[in-house]
Amino acid sequence: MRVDVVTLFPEMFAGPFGQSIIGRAIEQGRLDVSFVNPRDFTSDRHRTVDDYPYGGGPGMVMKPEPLFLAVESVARPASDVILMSPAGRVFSQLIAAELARREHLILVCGHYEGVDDRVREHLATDEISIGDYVLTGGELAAMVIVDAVARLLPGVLGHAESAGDESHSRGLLEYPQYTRPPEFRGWPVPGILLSGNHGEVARWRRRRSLERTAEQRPDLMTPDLAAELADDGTRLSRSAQKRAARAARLAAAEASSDEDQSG
Ligand code: JDQ
Repeated sequence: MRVDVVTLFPEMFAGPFGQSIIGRAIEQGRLDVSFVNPRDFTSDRHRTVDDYPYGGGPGMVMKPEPLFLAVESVARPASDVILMSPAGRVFSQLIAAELARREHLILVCGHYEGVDDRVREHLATDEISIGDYVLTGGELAAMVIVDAVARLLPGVLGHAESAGDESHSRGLLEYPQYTRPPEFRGWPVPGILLSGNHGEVARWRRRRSLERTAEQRPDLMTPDLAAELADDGTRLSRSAQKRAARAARLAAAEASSDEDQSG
């Protein structure tokens, strides 16, 4: 997969992309990341990329021309042009999987108070937010997206690791994992995991995934999953029941305050 990142600050990416799994994917040629600086597509003496907002207001807005020229310098017919924005559709494992099937992503990182809206309307093919909080620019969001997408590319994870089994890929949180020693500071690893009974281990993991999801992310629970958890004959511990009830109240309170503020 080819990724072009349009950014005023390409140095920000050196650390994360030089390291570990992403660095290895780039070395292996499975991922090709390049940077395009909109400042290189200015034509005035000061290489100006921002300007005052029409209609007034705080801060500066990125001018459209350097962003259009930067994107157009790398765009091909098959490119997806994705604008990083706090106002986009919210990134998820499903969107990561969708993007991992594309051949060329162009990730556009704004800065300041945002970008001239003609970039969104006439240049971007997609607009993505990584979550409901405001960053100082699109770069960290682009890094998150490249990281989540790259690990889904064929051959990037060893087959021992391999995506698809973990949290969110099946709509459930991950089951708890343990490694040696079998007892640490008096806390034992659950005995089933040491039993060598693969069927029992699989059932235990499934049950723990369901319990964790009900406790921590009641918003992910569907009627089918709730029924599966109940059918299992397993009951949450009293403390887990209390945490689950508190999480459900919190989710309900957040939902009603979202209505009050309309977002
Ligand atoms: C930009 C900013 C005030 C934007 C400028 C470009 N999920 C997510 N949070 N924040 C972003 C993405 C993001 C993306 C691109 C950005 C923030 N800013 C800062 C400041 C209003 C809007």
